[in-house]
Amino acid sequence: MLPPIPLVKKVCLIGPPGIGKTAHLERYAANRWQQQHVPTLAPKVTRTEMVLPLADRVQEVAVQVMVWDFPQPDHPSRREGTKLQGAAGLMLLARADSPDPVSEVLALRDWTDDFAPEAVHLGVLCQADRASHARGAFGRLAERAQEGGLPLMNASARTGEGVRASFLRMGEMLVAREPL
Ligand SMILES: Nc1nc2c(ncn2[C@@H]2O[C@H](COP(=O)(O)OP(=O)(O)OP(=O)(O)O)[C@@H](O)[C@H]2O)c(=O)[nH]1
Ligand SMILES: [Mg+2]
Repeated sequence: MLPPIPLVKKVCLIGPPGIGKTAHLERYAANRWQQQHVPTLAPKVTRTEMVLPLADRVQEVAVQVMVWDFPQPDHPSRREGTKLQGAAGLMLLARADSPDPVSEVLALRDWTDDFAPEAVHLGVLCQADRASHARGAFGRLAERAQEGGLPLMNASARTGEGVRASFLRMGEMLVAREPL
């Protein structure tokens, strides 16, 4: 069998303070959960790897994702925007229990377009364990996001639900746009 094709990509976690960016990444990269909020004070890059199949091919792709987790204010500005340079993927976080999380992730997408126009986007409704909505309700939110051109997933760093799936989905989107 041929060795996997190596790919290195920058992915940024985007969302307001305390939304759960670090928790989402820690659950994925280290399977760790911490209840206490320790604000991220400086940018941190975590290297993660995933091996994905290639459609119609026997060869796989080894995607090395450099995940950027950095402090962000409630209203993102140009200062944070410059950190998105070179990003191939953006994970946009809103709380699953917020009144209108779809508008929040779409607004984040619009803001990031100025700084990383080439990036693929994935909306993540985080802290899903706090949201009381049933699966049907999530389906309607996902439909609305999809109408805005944004794939959406549910995730909880506390329980781990959907976290790995969100990174895999991002990896698949990154591979899909490579001319391999
Ligand atoms: N119940 C629940 N709480 C969560 C979840 N994810 C994060 N939290 C809590 O939310 C708080 C903030 O999480 P962080 O991951 O530190 O948030 P952040 O976006 O990195 O915050 P800053 O670095 O300050 O911007 C912590 O107290 C976490 O325990 C989740 O999936 N479920
Ligand atoms: Mg943080």
